[in-house]
Amino acid sequence: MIANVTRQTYPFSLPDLPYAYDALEPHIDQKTLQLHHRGHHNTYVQKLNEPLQKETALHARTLDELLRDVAKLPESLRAAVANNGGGHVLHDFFWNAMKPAPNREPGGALAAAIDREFGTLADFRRKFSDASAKHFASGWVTLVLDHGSKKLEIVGLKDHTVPDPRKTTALIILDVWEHAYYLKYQNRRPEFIEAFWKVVNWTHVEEKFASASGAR
Ligand code: MN3
Repeated sequence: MIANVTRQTYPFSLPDLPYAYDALEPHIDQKTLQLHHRGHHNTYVQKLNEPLQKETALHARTLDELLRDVAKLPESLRAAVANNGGGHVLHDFFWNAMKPAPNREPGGALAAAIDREFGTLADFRRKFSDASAKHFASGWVTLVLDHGSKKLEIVGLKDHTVPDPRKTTALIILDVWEHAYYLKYQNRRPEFIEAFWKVVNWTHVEEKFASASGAR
């Protein structure tokens, strides 16, 4: 997962959103976005810093390095780094993968790849929405470019599992934890998913796709 914060080192910090808290209204409401960013996301950042405070030998490592080698960390740190570091990376990617409406449809090589894998853009959206609606319990749904098969795939992520950047490049991501939508949409997750499509930042997706395609 390539997100801006993967380059951060201890102490980790919460970046500002790339838009105002009310910028995604009415699709993503201001109160939910504020709580989600300043509350939930910030808590992951603080809970990532706490157990690392005394681990000075790890302070030079980037978040990407910590997550890649999480299995080699002391056992007492593994869960905290995986869960909170994962939460930090996934939320940062999520904020940057959205933009204020109106949006447009994807174009160029990305649109061609979507058509090739899924039939049409509408077919892709239906499959991604379906996976998001059905994802059980807390987690994320993402569209990735698989480096091995060179194909686009829709992948469900449990809790805050970060896709391995050595194997895939994440292009789109949707938070389906209840905290992402419950204030406005309550149990109507499919309505939240429909709202998400109104604010997808296709420019961001196209850039991620172009750099991943060019690098292979
Ligand atoms: Mn969240």
